[in-house]
Amino acid sequence: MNEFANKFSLEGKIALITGASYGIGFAIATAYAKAGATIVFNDIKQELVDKGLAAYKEEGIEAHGYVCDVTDEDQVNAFIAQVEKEVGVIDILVNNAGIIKRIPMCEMKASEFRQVIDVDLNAPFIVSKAVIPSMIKKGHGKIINICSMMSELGRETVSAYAAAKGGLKMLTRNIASEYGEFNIQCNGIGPGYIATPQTAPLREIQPDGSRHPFDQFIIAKTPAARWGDATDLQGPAVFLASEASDFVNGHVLYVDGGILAYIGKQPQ
Ligand code: NAP
Ligand code: GCO
Repeated sequence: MNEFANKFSLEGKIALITGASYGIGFAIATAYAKAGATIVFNDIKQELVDKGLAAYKEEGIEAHGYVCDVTDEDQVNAFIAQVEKEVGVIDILVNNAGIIKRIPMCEMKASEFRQVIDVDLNAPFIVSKAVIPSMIKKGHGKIINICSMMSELGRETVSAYAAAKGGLKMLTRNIASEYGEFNIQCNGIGPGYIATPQTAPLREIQPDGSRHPFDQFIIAKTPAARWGDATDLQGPAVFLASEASDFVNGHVLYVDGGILAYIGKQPQ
């Protein structure tokens, strides 16, 4: 590979992608492996970790999978210590694990709100805190937080998720501010609407065979006139994990087909 292309290589790097048995995390992890990284991932249940390991193997990737609930600080600290012992110090962290609850705010229980905040905002804080000390010792690190359209926009029924993802944008900026001097870059990726299990309910074919109203809405709101695929995120994710982005810090890179730039197509 020529010297310039090497800037995008992840050869020799260890990447932890949280919640990456499938979905966006899995797509990012496979791209990192293709760029040369060693892949570490976690999920809440052993059966999902096993499924993930098999899926990576099918891609020719010998991943390292661990059971860990990212909202549990003791579990996370033990997980990171085990990875550092068994695999090595983490060079790249992708805080990908996330949930959403689509409930009208006034019908949402406080416990449900807290659960979303716990996974989508508290967990990236916990996991980042666990990996930063070793990144400082190593002299470099990359942290990539998976934000969202809802880091910038609201919509009905996603109050907890928007609050969490808005907070995650600011946590991204703060980690960048606090640890930039240690050659740690922290950036976000803001995916648009991506076809994964998380958005499957928004794309369900209706009883009359028509597309879900929300599906039609997103197509009209997206200049690219399509849902994103998780593979659309791979190039931006590799860029933000590589030395090609060493002077990019505190930025959220929206990979949304143009949604945030577009007022939306006029209904025909
Ligand atoms: P997904 O298909 O629902 O996958 C989420 C992953 O996170 C699953 O592997 C899940 O594991 C894991 N997870 C959830 N809670 C966890 C916890 N406490 N500890 C460890 N792992 C946990 O979601 P996705 O669509 O791939 O989304 C991945 C990330 O992108 C999320 O942060 C999401 O908010 C964000 N995002 C998605 C879209 C989109 O359109 N899909 C757009 C913008 C941002 P289990 O299966 O065990 O629950
Ligand atoms: C929703 C969707 C979105 C996407 C994504 C958009 O219900 O509006 O789930 O939140 O998951 O976050 O960027």
